[in-house]
Amino acid sequence: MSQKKVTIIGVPMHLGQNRRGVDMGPSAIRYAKVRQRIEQLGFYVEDLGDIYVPSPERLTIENPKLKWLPQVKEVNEKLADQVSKAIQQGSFPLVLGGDHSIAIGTLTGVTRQYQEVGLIWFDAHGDLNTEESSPSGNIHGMSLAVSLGIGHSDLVNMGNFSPKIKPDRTVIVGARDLDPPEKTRIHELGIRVFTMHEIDRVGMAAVMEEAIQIASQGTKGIHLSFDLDGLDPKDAPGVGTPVLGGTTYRESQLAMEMLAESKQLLSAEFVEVNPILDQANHTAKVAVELIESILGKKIL
Ligand code: HAR
Ligand code: MN
Ligand code: MN
Ligand code: MN
Repeated sequence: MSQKKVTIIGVPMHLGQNRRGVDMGPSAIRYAKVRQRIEQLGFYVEDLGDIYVPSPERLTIENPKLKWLPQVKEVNEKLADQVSKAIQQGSFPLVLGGDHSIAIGTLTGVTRQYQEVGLIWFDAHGDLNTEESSPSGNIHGMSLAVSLGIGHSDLVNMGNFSPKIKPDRTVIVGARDLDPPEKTRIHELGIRVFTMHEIDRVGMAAVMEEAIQIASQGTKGIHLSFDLDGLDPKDAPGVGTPVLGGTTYRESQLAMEMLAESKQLLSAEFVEVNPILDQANHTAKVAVELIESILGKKIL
């Protein structure tokens, strides 16, 4: 990454899942001093504030298999425009969630500008469901599928192009909770998934070497979509869907440091921080540490 400018975009999205509190994610990460920490690394930082997300109290669920689809679509369209604009201005977009449904908008904006983009999806989950396969109807469990061109046309065709990314340039890191239809989809599409089993066996360094190689080959660079529930709940308790047996803080930070060293990173988002479920804003602080690492912070 060569730019010296970072654009922060907050998306207090919570309509992609069932639990309140994740709408406070951007605020919690700002409270953990994200802007000041990035400035200390030598970047010029612009914070665009938050994109408006309506409250569910004023809405009705029209389709329980795709909850709040019209609102999720609208917020993501606005996000895509802000991400596009930041890139046009030579800046590095840093999107703060909010639930993981916002990856739909981020990836629309990033790929509209850069076209061929590799994707590293750090997550306990696959987020590869569709309306038909989802056990919950929550769109945050569908956003990777949508970005690959699979799902409801209102989401898939955002920005009037699809797919945003290719399965052979997509990797998932940290997976340990995949629904049976997601497993089938992974095999059909040939997505390289680095499960916790594989991370335990070969180590995070080897995993990230291969992940970066896959996502950068033949692309303009890499988008990082980082779901904090990829970390172990001991290190990131403030998430809506914690799953035992995740990556440690140090493993996660090594992964971020390796991404920075690769100089392939084009954009990033940090999602699913829920301060209501957290302990003294710990998870937001972890997010800020990881953000510093992708932007080149070194121990020595
Ligand atoms: N796979 C389940 C579903 O589709 C759970 C989704 C998980 N939650 C997330 N996504 N935080 O990464 O509903
Ligand atoms: Mn996710
Ligand atoms: Mn997840
Ligand atoms: Mn490349």
